Amino acid sequence: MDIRAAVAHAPGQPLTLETVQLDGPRSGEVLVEIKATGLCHTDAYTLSGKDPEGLFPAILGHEGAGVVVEVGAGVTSLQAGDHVIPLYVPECRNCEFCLSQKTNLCQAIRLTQGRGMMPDGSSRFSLQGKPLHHYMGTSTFANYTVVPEIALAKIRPDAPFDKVCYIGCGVTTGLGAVINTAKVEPGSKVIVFGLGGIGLNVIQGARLVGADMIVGVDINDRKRPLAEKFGMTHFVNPQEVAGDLVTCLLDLTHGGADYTFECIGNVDIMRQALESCHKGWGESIIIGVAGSGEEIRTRPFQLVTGRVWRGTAFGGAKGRTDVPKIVDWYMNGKINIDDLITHTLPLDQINEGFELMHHGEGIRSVVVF
Ligand code: NAD
Ligand code: AHE
Ligand code: ZN
Repeated sequence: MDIRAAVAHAPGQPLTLETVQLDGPRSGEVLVEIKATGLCHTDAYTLSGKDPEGLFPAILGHEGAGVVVEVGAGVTSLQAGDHVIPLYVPECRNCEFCLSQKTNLCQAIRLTQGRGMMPDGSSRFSLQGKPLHHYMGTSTFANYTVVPEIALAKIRPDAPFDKVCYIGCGVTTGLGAVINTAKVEPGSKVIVFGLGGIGLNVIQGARLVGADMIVGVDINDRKRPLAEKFGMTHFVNPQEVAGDLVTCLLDLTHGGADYTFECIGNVDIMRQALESCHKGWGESIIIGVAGSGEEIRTRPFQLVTGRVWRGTAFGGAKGRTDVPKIVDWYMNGKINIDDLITHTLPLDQINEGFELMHHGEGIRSVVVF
């Protein structure tokens, strides 16, 4: 079938709107009509050419929501008409990783996903007879996509697509980093570096679990009012700190935070986030994604003296199990998504959404089809 998609032809170039050919779902696959998709900084990162796994030409996008149109042979858990959120971290419930109960990083299809292919090693997308790469197993910058059954969370039918698409990455990543990865306790002191689409969800999660002190760090003062609405108790703009940022944060928290979260993708700030942790027990969670060849550094003494460095992908969430529950949290008013979606655009304005992100305007842009 012919579909409309925003195609990434080459790194650093704007996406181009194209009529693309999409093959139907094969065994274990599902055809989904995408109704809405968020723009995450990771899409911009891959488009920039900094992602070592970045492949071109490709259809990017990994924060979508839509409706099942057709299922391939052997698909049992979904049927036409079901509302779904595609998962860039699938949940097969059968691989060594899923069965370990120690990680959400299902590896059932990770190899082909990283090669921009469906699990059988081929692509469903083509443009003028030439294959296009899938992206993160989701490719939501298209009005139709094909996704493996194990990479779809079935959600309630009354949830609005243009809001819950954000649960496909940013919301779950931020909340999950607090709840699943750090396991922040009530009364904790927390520092969040980067108050964008992920950082504000970390703040929302920290307030939800009862953190006492939630410090936000960002170079953009315009992020402050919304961060305060979501639970930030103190704001620090590093550009307005006279001396060393870490010293400032250690003073503010009286010895360091119990938990810090890096939500930027800057390896120098990852170091500052670790070193802002309390001696003996502070834990720093890396969420931000850094460019090819970049590395983190610190004095080993920071770890010897009890600080812990961790990372999290998709907030440690098991998508098919946890995503429907987070949709319920939104529908029941437990979490706020609406205020974070600051811009809604049609697909043909998708590049303007990335411009807004690069200029620090708003929080999340959502494309509606
Ligand atoms: P965003 O662009 O919405 O937010 C980034 C924020 O960082 C902005 O508010 C910006 O002003 C701030 N910032 C930039 N440089 C700064 C600096 N030097 N000091 C302080 N603040 C600074 O991005 P996002 O969508 O929230 O994504 C944040 C990061 O998380 C990206 O690296 C993204 O790729 C990554 N990410 C990771 C996962 C995961 O599963 N680990 C999931 C989603 C996103
Ligand atoms: N491909 C990059 C890493 C990109 C990355 O870290 N992706 C995160 C999700 S970011 C969502 O906005 C992730 O889930 N990683 C786990 C995985 O298996 O990809 C690189 O550096 O190679
Ligand atoms: Zn993302």
